[in-house]
Amino acid sequence: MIQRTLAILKPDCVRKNLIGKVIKRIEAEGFKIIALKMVKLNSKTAGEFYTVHKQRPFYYDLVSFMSSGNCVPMVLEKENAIEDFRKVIGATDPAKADEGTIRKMYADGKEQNIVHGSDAPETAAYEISFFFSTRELVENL
Ligand code: IDP
Ligand code: MG
Repeated sequence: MIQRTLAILKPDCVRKNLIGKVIKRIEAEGFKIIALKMVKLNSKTAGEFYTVHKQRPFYYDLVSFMSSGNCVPMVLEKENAIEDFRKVIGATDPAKADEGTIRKMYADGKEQNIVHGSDAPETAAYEISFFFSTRELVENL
């Protein structure tokens, strides 16, 4: 089934000038980028995006990191996109990520891990709508 997932190139990815390399990899893995923009989250919007982690000890730091610079959210489309993209990015902690995954290749740590990927169909739908209006999703214009 053709699926959509939300990817975010996080502020560390943008700061390290890795936007191009990561997008190249995403396209090489067969994902179609159907929407893309650059945004800077503030602590309110970053906090809202990660609200499921509100009770976690790393929440405050995560919100501060995600609002520390520009991000590049994008909508990716592919067969089985959600699960397949999680495989391409690798485990949350790059030290535990498989060889060749984006986080293993580029991330400095468990928090600053280069890229976000939705984890289920419901979260993907919510996260896509968080960043993109229907009119920004190319097919509906
Ligand atoms: P995921 O991005 O692999 O789905 P989640 O558990 O959903 O991982 O956590 C969301 C984000 O919060 C991670 O990508 C990472 O940036 C940050 N994070 C997760 N666990 C930790 C931690 O133990 N310490 C610091 N930051 C963390
Ligand atoms: Mg997650």
